[in-house]
Amino acid sequence: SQPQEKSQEKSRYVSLMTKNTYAMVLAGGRGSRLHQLTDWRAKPAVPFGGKFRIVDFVLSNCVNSGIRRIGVATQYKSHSLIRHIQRGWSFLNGKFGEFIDILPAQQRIDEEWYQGTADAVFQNIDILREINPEYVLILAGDHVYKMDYGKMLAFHADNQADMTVACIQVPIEEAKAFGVMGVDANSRVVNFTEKPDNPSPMPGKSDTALCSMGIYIFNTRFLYEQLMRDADDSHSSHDFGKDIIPHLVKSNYRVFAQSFDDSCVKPEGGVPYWRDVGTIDSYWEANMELTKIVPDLNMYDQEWPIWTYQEQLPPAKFIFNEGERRGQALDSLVSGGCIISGATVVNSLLFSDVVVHSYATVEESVILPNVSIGRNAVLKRVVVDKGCIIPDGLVVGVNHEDDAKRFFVTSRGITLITPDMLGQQDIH
Ligand code: ADQ
Ligand code: ADP
Repeated sequence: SQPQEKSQEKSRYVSLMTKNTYAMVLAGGRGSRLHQLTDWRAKPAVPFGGKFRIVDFVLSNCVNSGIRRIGVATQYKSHSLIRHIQRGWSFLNGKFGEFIDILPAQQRIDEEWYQGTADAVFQNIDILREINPEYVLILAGDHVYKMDYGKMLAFHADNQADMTVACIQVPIEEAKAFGVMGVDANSRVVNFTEKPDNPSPMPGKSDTALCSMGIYIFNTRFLYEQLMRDADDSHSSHDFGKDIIPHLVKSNYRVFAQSFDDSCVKPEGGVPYWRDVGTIDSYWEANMELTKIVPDLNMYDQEWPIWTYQEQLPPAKFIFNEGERRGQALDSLVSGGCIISGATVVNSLLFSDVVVHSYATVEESVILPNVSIGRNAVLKRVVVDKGCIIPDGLVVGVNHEDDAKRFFVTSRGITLITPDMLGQQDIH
């Protein structure tokens, strides 16, 4: 029938566009608000959700959207990020014109590291020219969300836009950390301010601002022109949010904003899910949310899977130890290779290879891989970094003042423990 033909035509048109798109993932920033969790790794490499790393979400979105030519720009402490991408993502291997390229700052154009986000793209412009895509999708590697970039490309083409930015509504008091914009009735961006001191609310919604998600689509030729113009501008900090977008809007180019609600991937009746996880509190909270009976982030969705690298590990094991202490985990996620022996784990998320010994208690905590928790230890509202050996009897999360002498404690009372803080930095 006719309507069906029409919709097939439309999806073919989207698949042509995703095929002609190159995704550039910006993964060079530190994410300094994660404190010691990013002392040794970039934020995109931070483990999330029991078996993933943050960058897996954006890479999975690309692959699931049919965008399979991807570059990842790395800079800050990139070793574990690069290792993860090499191990987990090399299935994009070039045979079908699909690939993932790691693009470390390498002084291709001048003798600087990547300065702003626009400079990170500009310094790879010769690589882009060689690939010669029709569209370039620019993404931050440090958010957790599910999105169909094909829908954003269709919106971009329908509007004959020069550039499209994805946007989300944010409570006004949090909007200072974002690029804040105003749009007209046709979703055309009419003003844009990066991290304003006094964010303007949306019309008729005094408690909400319309914010950039840092996700951009450019027509490739237009991107080249703008990057070259910006590179010549000695007053520019070479950043998309600070320099490029405000310039485009002021110069009356066709800049459009697509609402995340129109491109997010969510279960029937679910809510759009997007998390920054940029602070220890928000990181802890987003992981904690996954222990809810029905979390907003569906990790079990077969239609929009999240890929990652994972070692081959034996199943999690629970031991009724010494005939009296039940090893148990309630309302928790427990990954492969874990052993819970005569210990109790409640409302917690255990990454792979975590061993919890007898009489230990773990509550509302996020335990990264390769951690051992000693006998009688008590951990409440704690984030434990990879590789920590928690000594027998250590109690954390009961007396924040004491904890703050050795560990990092947030104003909300979440404690971060890293191997460095335990004097165990040599274990890596
Ligand atoms: P910020 O969140 O402040 O604002 P920014 O620090 O520019 O984002 O980082 C964006 C992404 O680029 C991150 O993934 C980061 O790792 C990476 N990055 C940063 N500097 C880099 C560099 N020199 N080289 C390579 N990669 C780098 C941005 C926008 C806002 C928007 C928010 C949404 O500027 O307008 O609202 O994202 O989170
Ligand atoms: P990840 O936890 O991200 O998988 P690792 O724990 O192996 O990665 O560490 C990330 C990187 O930081 C590696 O290059 C590692 O060698 C380095 N590293 C971690 N801790 C320290 C430390 N205390 N001193 C020096 N280098 C470290």
